[in-house]
Amino acid sequence: MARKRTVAAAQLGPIALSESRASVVARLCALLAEARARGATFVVFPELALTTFFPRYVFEDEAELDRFYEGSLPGPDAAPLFEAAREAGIGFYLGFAERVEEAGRIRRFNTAITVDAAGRVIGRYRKVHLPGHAEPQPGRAFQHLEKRYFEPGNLGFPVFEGLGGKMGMLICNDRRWPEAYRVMGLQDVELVCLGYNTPLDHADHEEINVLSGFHNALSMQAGAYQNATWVIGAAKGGREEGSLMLAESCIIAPSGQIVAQATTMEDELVCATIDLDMGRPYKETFFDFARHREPEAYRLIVERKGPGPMLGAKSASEA
Ligand code: CDT
Repeated sequence: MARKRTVAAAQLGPIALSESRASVVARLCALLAEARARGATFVVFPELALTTFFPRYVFEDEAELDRFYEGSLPGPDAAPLFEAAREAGIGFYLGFAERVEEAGRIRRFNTAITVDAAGRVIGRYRKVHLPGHAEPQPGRAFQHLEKRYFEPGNLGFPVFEGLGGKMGMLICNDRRWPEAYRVMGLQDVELVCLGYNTPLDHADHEEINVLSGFHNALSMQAGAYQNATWVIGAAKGGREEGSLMLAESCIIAPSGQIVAQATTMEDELVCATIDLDMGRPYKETFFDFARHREPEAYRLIVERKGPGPMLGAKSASEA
């Protein structure tokens, strides 16, 4: 029997540096209300969905930086979203900057949580692949200082039960890394949720900027198909404080096909009815991992971080 669910990517347009949390949360609630009207039971909001994309700025003063982070959610600002979702019986994925005391020190992560329809946090993920730099780069109009403001996630890629299926999460840059999807594929994931902020400002690499939309779809479609899972990608897009960011939020089937996509760079709800069983035929044929994978041949993936000697390099006596 099909396991059909109506789900949504809740794309956000720009969030101004001066915009209050209350105003942002009101926008999230409006998207949630639309999701309810369209029959959705699960909504994916973007990465760092409560503030502007602050890693574009250099902050020397820690107190100034701290205002972009949340402690435990729901705090007072986000409470109306949690309440509205619980009242509507809608679950959601939400990205935010997390500041916690752990292991006896303050730690900062780029985090996403999944909340079920009853308002319980059922999954937590901390972004593993942090892009950009730890130090400001001279001459850049916009910095990308995720390595300065966050540490790499320490929770791995957990898959958990939700929506009557198996769910996992990624955050933005993670979507470009096949290992991230595969670790979840090996837990039989059926739905991967991810939010993103993708600035189109590689100043010296216009060729990368112009292909941003292609690479966004390419990486999510490949991750979906090669692991026979649904993927929902929700952007914060548009021109935010001068920095142009990709929109193109979409919902991708286990076949790799895009079934719904945003057409604006503003707040927009992208909805689709998905069948969580759709990945099954792929998991029983091409991607029957237990039958076809050869982990011994993949050793370098966990042994090496970057490129090293060629396995086919001939010794001097063979050459
Ligand atoms: N937020 C985030 O991870 N953005 C990256 C672009 C980084 S460019 C230095 C992305 O993969 O979209």
